[in-house]
Amino acid sequence: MKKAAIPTVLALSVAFGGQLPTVPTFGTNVSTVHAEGVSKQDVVKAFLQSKVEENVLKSGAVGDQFKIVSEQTDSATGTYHVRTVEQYKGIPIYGSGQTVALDANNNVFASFGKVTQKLARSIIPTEASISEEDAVAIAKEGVETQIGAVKNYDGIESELIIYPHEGEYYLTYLVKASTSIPAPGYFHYFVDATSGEVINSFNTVHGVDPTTLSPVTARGLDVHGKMQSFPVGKDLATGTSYLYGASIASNNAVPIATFDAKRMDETAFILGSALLGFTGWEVTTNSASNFFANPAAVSAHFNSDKVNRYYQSTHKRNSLDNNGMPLINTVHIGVKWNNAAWNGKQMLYGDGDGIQYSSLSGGLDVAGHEMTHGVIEHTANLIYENESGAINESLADILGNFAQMQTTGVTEWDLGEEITTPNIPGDGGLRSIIDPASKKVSTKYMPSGHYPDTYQDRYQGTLDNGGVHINSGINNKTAYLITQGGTNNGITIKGIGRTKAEKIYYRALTLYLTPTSGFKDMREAAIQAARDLHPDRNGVPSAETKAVMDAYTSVGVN
Ligand code: L5W
Ligand code: ZN
Repeated sequence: MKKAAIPTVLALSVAFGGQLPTVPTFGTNVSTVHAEGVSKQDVVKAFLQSKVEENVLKSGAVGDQFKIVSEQTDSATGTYHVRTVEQYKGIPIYGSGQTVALDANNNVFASFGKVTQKLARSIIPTEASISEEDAVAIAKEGVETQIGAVKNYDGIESELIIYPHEGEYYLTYLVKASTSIPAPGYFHYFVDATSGEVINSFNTVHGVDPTTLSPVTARGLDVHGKMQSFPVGKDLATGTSYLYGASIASNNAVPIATFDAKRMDETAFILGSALLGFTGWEVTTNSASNFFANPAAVSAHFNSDKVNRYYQSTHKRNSLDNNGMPLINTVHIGVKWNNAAWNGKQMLYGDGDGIQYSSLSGGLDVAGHEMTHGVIEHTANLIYENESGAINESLADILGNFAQMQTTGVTEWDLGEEITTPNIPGDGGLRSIIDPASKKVSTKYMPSGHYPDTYQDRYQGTLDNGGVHINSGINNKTAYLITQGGTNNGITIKGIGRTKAEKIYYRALTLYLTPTSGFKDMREAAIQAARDLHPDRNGVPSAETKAVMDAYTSVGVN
């Protein structure tokens, strides 16, 4: 036997204090857990366990179903926040996850995510009968059937997980494979560990020793013909400079490396693969003035520095993983590739076909979008399908665009306007955050031929991983309304400005959303984040919290 039927899950979305919980999932059963002399971790586990209706465990101690994977204290609010995943006999359940917030007295005041019922009573196989190497080979075979032979994988990771899929539990190896050539991809394969069958697969891309270099400031024309200055590293012995610099903000230095997938420079040599993996070829110059003549690479390098500074200065985030991870860009990917992507390790940029897109690394908001996918992977890890995928896409658009606005000082709500349809200047970007429905989309998705801008109107088919780039507009619109205000579907929202709105979205993403969060969870997470930052007074929500509530109600998410 390889699978077990999945019992129900209970949504865990509660908020305490001030207003009544907006999603009273547990009705009168809602209660705080308060205990003195008990660790915060135990309080969290006891709280989560109390949400499991079938509380009699077959084996294991109370709270064994939940594993704390990260914890942090917010000194501004005096609150403690954890992320947990569920496990069965120590094996993690894919897509599971909860966030729980405790106040200074160990009261649970917010929690999100679903809790699986009767997990301890389920019979799920835990012994693999194929090896991890076999599973990797099966996944590689699948990848290469799709894109052709892969000489060098940029990286392959695998882990044993329990995969809930179409009403059953499977013991699987999740194999994640990153590729650049012949086609960029970040493939996820779920290989049944008892039979070797591929249960599901998807692709989330749609589609030197730096310490020996001296930091110098270089110059170069970007893809728009604008002269830019940016940090690089110079080998003082040879006079060669490399697009390998540091993005420095608030006393943190995050390495940035930018590579070229197509051109081979004669002075180039490849940075140690042990350090970076295969990423393309170095971009170098021997110019005494450190002038770089690769506009796509200059734009990617420059833009990743700007986006990192945005995350550092506005959100106090130290790179994509909040732990200083290097930012790696590769440009000139593919031939006329109309795309840009995050592949789980780095940013990838195509040159565009010159009609639909020009060089995609020229979009500051596109860099912001791709880098935000990296931030999401290291926080809520929203699954890239259906509603959670649409929230993933939307947060990439919203925070990517906010990064652009902060950098340029210009309020602007189109995505990719700098690189879209280069022969038609001034026609905006590929998506509009202000008015998603103003943009055309294939009638394959929407009979109207326009993007949806309300939850009722959402695309419910299977294309585009369940409409991740289609339904993202619904949430995008709330970000605009919360920031700037306006009247939408008869509801008037009083805008709160970008500096408050961006903190609410970032807080919701990093502290509250979970891998399976959908639109309703997004609403509740944003409300909770707004409440944390702008508390209710005498039981009345602050203007900021009200703006969030009204914006979501106006797009039909309530
Ligand atoms: C264009 C290239 C990638 C579209 N990625 C996107 O998920 C894109 C951002 C800019 O939607
Ligand atoms: Zn995206």
